[in-house]
Parts: sequence; structure tokens; C-alpha cells
Amino acid sequence: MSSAADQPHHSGALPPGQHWRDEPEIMHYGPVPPLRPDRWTFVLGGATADGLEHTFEWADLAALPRQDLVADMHCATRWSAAGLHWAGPRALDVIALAPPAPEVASVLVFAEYGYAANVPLADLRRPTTLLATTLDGVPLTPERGAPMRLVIPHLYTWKGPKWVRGWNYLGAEDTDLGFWEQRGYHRRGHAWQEQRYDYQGEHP
Ligand SMILES: Nc1nc2c(c(=O)[nH]1)N[C@H]1C(S)=C(S)[C@@H](COP(=O)(O)O)O[C@H]1N2
Ligand SMILES: [Mo]
Repeated sequence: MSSAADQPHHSGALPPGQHWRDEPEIMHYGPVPPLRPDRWTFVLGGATADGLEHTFEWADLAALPRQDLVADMHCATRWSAAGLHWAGPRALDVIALAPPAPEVASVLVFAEYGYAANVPLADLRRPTTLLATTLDGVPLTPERGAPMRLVIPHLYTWKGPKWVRGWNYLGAEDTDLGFWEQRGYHRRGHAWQEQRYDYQGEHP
């Protein structure tokens, strides 16, 4: 039997405790931020290998190779939506622009208006983890996270901030939690292992 971590990204299968809906419901906490391309930056900070904070502009990320991905989406409120077609740079290519210090095992991904999510570095590094700029071949709409959102197909969707603006590498002593993790949700949030809440098993 293959492990849950090896599940294909568009398998037609449903993670435990989920049901299908036709379209992903637009879901987020707070208002939709205005698009301000002139002021947009992407910041990699915290425990970087060189100890510095690195700020990128749209053109820096747009210069990276683009990857297509067809993936299902799994919201922790128990709906899933099948076969979304995303494209954008892979997170692992962005990590390479400003890599973490050796002890780093997780990151705090942050977005506009203070939304954030804890993500294990190993999940961010998967070749199927994208910083998506398009959905179904067209640029993300504001509601869907324009200009960029994180997509990690095997984790619950709260781990994929819309309007993403960067991440902080967390050192061994860092205990920062994201928006839902502060409210009792799981540090990893693997959909196939049904890691909805913090009390459900070990942290990565
Ligand atoms: N910035 C931000 N990103 C977010 C959220 C949020 O509240 N703020 N909610 C998450 C949750 S819980 C879900 S299910 C998906 C919903 O994505 P959709 O609106 O494209 O369906 O966005 C995720 N990304
Ligand atoms: Mo969600």
C-alpha cells in the first residue's frame, strides 16, 4: 500500500471526512485586498542562510520557470473541489533565491492583512507546491488571491494563503503560529491524514 503522502494530486479520490462540491467556495477571513502592483514585494526573512531579509519584486518571481498543476482542493470545513488548473513558479525555486539556515524545519507563510499559515519546509519544497498566478489559464481574480497564492495540494487549503507576500523561516526556537494554527488547527494539516486540529497527532 502506498503511504498517504504519496497520494496523486488529482486522483478522483476524496480524503477522509470530505465531500465534493462543484466549485470551490470563495472563502477567506477579512476583506479582499486591492491590487497594488507598484507596491507589491515578496519577502523571505527569518532564519535565512545568510541571516538577511531578502525582498523580491514581481519581475524577479515572474522570471522563474512556470509550472502547471492540476490539483484538487480540500478545505478543512469538509468540502473538496476537483481538478483546479493552476500555474506559477514552484516554491522550491523561490526557496533557492534565499535559502534557509540548516536548522529550519518550517516556515510561517504570510499574506496581506496579517493572514499567515505554518507550513513544514518539506511540504513547501515539494515539486507540486506552487506560487500560483493563474487559475484555469487566466490571472487570479482578486477574490481568488491576485496576484499570487500558495497552492499545496496535499495539505488543507488554509495552508495556501491567497495574496501571499512571503514567508519567514522558523528557527528551532521560533514558535510563531499562523491564523488558524493560533485557533487550534493543525501545524501540518495533511488532508489525507485528516490533520484538521492540533490535538490530532504529532507535529512534524
Ligand atoms: N489570505 C488568505 N488566504 C486564505 C484564506 C484566508 O482567510 N486569507 N483562507 C484559506 C481557506 S480556509 C481556504 S478554504 C481557501 C479558499 O480559497 P478560495 O476562496 O479560492 O476557494 O483560501 C485559503 N487562503
Ligand atoms: Mo478552508
